Amino acid sequence: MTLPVDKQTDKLKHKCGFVAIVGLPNAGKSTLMNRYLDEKVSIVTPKPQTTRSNVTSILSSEHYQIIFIDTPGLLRPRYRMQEVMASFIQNALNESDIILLMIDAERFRSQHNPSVMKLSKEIKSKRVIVALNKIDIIKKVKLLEITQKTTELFPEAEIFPISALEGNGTDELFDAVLKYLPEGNKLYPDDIISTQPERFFVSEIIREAIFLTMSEEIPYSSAVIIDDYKEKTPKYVIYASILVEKKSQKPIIIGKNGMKIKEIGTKARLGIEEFLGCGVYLDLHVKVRKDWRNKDVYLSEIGLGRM
Ligand SMILES: Nc1nc2c(ncn2[C@@H]2O[C@H](COP(=O)(O)OP(=O)(O)OP(=O)(O)O)[C@@H](O)[C@H]2O)c(=O)[nH]1
Ligand SMILES: [Mg+2]
Repeated sequence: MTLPVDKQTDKLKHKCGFVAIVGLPNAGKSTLMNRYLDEKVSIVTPKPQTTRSNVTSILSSEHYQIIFIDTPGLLRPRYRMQEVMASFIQNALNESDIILLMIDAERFRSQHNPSVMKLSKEIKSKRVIVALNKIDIIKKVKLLEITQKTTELFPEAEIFPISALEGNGTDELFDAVLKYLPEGNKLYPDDIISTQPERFFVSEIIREAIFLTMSEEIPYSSAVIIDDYKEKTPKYVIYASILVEKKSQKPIIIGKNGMKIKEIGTKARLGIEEFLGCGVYLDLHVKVRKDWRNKDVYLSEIGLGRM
């Protein structure tokens, strides 16, 4: 990786800044952030709209501190929760020094998506770097075509073909981020990797288990609230509620003889134990909160209050 050097003194200058990772749902934003942090900070699933709020992670070294903001996927909001998600993206765009736009090269269909085109107009005054992701599964000709189209839309931006999953091109992309990162002192201590509380990550791991276990609308109709969190030895004791939108969804998520909720619980517990590095007792309850995705009171309760 290239390090920032002051040409006159040959001394390494310290750099620090915010990098917003934005793009359509499922582009690979969270996968890329986790790769740079070498930690599973953000949850990742094959389903679009996995990330619902901004997830911050901090990468520190002797010469730089990069604050990455992983954002929800760009979309036209259809209900209150998606309006809040859009406001989170806007906030990240406003706060950032660099915008790292991720485009899923595999799903690119001859023209840019309208949300990406709208974004290109809104971020004209910002430093933009584009990552064309998932090159491990696309043909070279297609990559050429997408690169051309992207250059038309973002003429000022540097464009990097990458695979966030396998790591191809990610060092070159990282070097570009470092190059454009402003000079500045660290904002956070070196040993902090996120400003978000442990409980947030625990609730996200439970949500990830729901996304990975359930199909159709259930993951999108579900949310997680941590009701009680006790840091006991040898096991943490965690009580959490899974909110669903309709009465009819409750038996689906519980499953026959409680099999589904058991599967979610086991998956989530293993993930939380890995994250916390200790044993965990996890108790999950399913609650019906009618139409919670459109109700501010419930959205605030799950940490999706308007910014
Ligand atoms: N083949 C391939 N798959 C990838 C790559 N990057 C991410 N994926 C997969 O794409 C899916 C979505 O990845 P995420 O990182 O959750 O995408 P995201 O942009 O954060 O999605 P949202 O949070 O829903 O907006 C997952 O199944 C990843 O494993 C890549 O470079 N190559
Ligand atoms: Mg994500």
